[in-house]
Amino acid sequence: MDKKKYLITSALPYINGQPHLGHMVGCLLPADVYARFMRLSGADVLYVCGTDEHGTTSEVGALKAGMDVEDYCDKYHKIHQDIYKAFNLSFDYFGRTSSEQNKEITYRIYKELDKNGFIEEKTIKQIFSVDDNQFLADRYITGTCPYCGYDKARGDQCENCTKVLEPTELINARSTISGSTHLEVRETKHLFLKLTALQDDLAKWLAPKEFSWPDLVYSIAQKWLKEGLQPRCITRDLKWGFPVPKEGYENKVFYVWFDAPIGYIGITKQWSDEKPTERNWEDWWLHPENVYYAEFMGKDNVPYHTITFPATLMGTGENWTKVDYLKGMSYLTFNGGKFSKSEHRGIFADDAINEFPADYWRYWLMANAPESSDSSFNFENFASTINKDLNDVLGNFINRVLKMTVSNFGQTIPQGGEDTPEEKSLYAKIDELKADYTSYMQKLEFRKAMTTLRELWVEGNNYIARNEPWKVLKTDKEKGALILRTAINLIRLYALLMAPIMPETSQKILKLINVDEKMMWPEHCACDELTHLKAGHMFNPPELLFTKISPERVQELAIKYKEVEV
Ligand code: B3M
Ligand code: ZN
Repeated sequence: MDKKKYLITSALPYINGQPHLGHMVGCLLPADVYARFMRLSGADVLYVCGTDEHGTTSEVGALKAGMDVEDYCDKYHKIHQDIYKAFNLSFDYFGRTSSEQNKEITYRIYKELDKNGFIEEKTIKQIFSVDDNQFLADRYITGTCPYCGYDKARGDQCENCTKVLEPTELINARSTISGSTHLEVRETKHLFLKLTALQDDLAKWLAPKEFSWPDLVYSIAQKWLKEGLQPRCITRDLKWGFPVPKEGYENKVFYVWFDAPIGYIGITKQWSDEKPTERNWEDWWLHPENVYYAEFMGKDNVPYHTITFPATLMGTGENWTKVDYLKGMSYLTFNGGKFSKSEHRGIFADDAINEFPADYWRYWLMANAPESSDSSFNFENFASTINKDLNDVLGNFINRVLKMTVSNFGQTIPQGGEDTPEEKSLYAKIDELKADYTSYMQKLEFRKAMTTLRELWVEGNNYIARNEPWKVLKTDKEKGALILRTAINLIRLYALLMAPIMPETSQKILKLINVDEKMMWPEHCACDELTHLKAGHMFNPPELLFTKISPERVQELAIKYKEVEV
């Protein structure tokens, strides 16, 4: 990885969806951790995200809310933005797919594709609602599922039995907009991206990724390629979206999945347009030789990012930045089940922040990230992790060390003592763990990174337990001073190493020990890092960093969020 710029994107959350813990850990949090880690390592990072605003789901959402779709999107864009801020997601820019900039880039890409012969027009049969006087997108048709009898199946899929449907299969089909059953099958034209013609180029581009991408991601992409790519319809009969700039397409817009990934570029241009003299979106998107591009998303989004989006970019003939590393995450369930805002089941991002500090969630979610398989959230496990790891291991260490120092030496790092074999072996152990931790972060192996971070904390506790400064201080003040000084330096090191995961706690600790240096990834050997703060350095009165979660609270929460049926 010798490239200078790191472009990082999280899959763009649908504007109408309420983000829950699964979304947080699926595409947002890991990207933020990586962005923070890379910035601390000195890399030039651009981390962008934004709301995915087009498509039927927004139209339906606005309809239900009785709002104009633009106002609806304005409102929810702000809601998303506030929630992510509360979780301390460090976007350089949080934009929108409905922006003028995205429209401009979507048109530019469409025109190039068209010019190069990768767009074709096809006549298809589609359902027309006579009373609504419009063609209906598949999701705008409701009816009874022919497989399970569910009476609110949508034209594209039955939510009840998950079967993928053709709208014409529905029994008693009706328009979702008006409820009218006066529907006819009529012919209409749509535009298709000729993925078939790009299959060979894609295969060539994908081949080397086998050795660098996660198996899950690579195999999803290969499966699509093997099955043979089909032309993909990129237009829809909707009002909300970018109008298709072509004669005869006046009532159609681009399909949401056409302009959503282009949104990464559009959002970068929004960022760039705010300070055009300092920022240039083209540096990031049209000079791939200078950029390492990492994408984060849930596994269901992988095909669009490994096949459709790269093919879209390739077809333009322009040298766009394409994904270098793709982190596809599995799912987080709520105690094995589904999160559902409408049924008030599961913990959503806004609830989460009202119950506990962001860092508790960030820590638990990263420690339990559904990396290689699905994982499940429940409050008991959450409380036990917070109580053990954050309170007993990390918090207790910091508190004991600082309190002991204050009662023996005041709020000052004490002087005296010379390294013994104990310190030397501590340095060796910390060096080893720090190197592992750094390498897991570089490789985006988050669960391993988290285990190692905890081991680093355990090492500090072991050092204190083995050397018993509370006893030593009674007979040998100098040696006691050495142990506490080393331990306070460990606290500083912990604060730096945890910064990508728990940024608020990291800041709190640094404030506590009065460290005001420019934050950087600790790259020096432990013999330097753990002697960095010298005798005489003053610090602030110790304060508790974490609070334990009681069994009663766990019960209350489990009931409140319907983890258990009552
Ligand atoms: N909004 C799907 C999702 O949130 C979609 C991702 C777009 S990424 C360009 O799962
Ligand atoms: Zn069904």
